Amino acid sequence: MKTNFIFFILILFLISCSTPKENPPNIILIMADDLGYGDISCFGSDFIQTPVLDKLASEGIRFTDYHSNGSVCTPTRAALMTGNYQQRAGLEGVIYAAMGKRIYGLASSEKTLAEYFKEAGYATGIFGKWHLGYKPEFKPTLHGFDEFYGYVSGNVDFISHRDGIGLYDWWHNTDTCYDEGYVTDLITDYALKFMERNKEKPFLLYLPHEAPHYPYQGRNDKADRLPGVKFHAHGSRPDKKQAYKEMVEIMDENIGRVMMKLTELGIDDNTLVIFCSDNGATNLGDNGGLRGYKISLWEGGHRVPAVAWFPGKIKAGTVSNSTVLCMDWLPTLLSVAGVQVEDKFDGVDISAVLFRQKEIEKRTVFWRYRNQWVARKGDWKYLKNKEGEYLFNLKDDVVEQNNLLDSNVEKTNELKELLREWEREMERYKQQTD
Ligand SMILES: [Ca+2]
Repeated sequence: MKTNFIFFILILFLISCSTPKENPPNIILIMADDLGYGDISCFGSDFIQTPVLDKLASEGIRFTDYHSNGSVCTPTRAALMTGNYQQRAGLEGVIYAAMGKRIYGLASSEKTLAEYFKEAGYATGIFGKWHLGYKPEFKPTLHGFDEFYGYVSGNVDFISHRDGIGLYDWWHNTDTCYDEGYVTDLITDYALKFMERNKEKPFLLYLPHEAPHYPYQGRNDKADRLPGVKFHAHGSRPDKKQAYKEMVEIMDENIGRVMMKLTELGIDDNTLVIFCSDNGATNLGDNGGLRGYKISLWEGGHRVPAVAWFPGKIKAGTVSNSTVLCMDWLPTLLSVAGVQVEDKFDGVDISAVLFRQKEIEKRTVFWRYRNQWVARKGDWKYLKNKEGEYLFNLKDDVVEQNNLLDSNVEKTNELKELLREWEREMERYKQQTD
């Protein structure tokens, strides 16, 4: 009798695991490029006004301790797409536009966020910046996206769509295509069409914005990168700070268009919207008082703004202090969509943070980029860079001024050992997959 009962419970459990959610939610993942911790008003900016993002934060959740996996573009995107440390995919550095540097990219052996969702019956679209490889086999439509409009470089002229070495870089799926328009507006136009076409089925919409990455150009500026014309990578506008502000505000306005479309299509109550940045700001932006900028592994290089919105599911006005990394989105989104997979990820499911106002278990996380290393466990951060070695307690010292390395040797050694273990694991993985 008892055996029968256990068997019955087991069958019920298996049925509940294998049945997809009846009405799986749409996912919209919006990522800014080089936006700093203090660059939007709900994270403290007085200079830049972002009413749409502020509303999303007030109706949803705001993360105070959210981090990009990389302090530059490509590594963060590799981690976002795979749910793992970018080191596993071998994409620890930037893929540059220079000829001869265009050989790297996201290998087809890597299973991406888009591939998981496509398999689960989602329509998948990416509109904007890819930055995970130039070669045909690296293109997003060969990595699980049904549709791609955008560019594959780190940045393009917002008007002429030419990359850092002046080559035209605008694509529809695997073909180059001519398109007129300011990048931020243009990728939103495509995103809205994608939403319209797929309103009847669940969709994953990835919208990686260019703003506020250089070249610093507003909507009414002229193209700087044109054939046969010498140009400066950062653009020709003298008032770059003002251009930067315009770029973020135009992005905010366009996120507003996405939100209005959700309402118009009547799917706003079944859509999770996530917004984050891919690394910290340069010195033109505002990292909210955090030390360092993009590229560095000081907090200013990777602690970035993030918000999420899902009406009726995420409690309005939630503020989370959990340490979250961008590699956590993949396992989290699979869980939100009710998709069961066997695969293991470095990232963790943060659904409890989103929907139940819980903090996730404190864990140790790592960063490594160009002779800089970080091990972070709870509030403790060990940092090694060219200038030296540091230990900070971020709870009391988020601006990293008070080096506790010598006064807490035990903690320093613990974090250094964890870092060594992590590096060994990354190396082991590399040897297995090479
Ligand atoms: Ca970036």
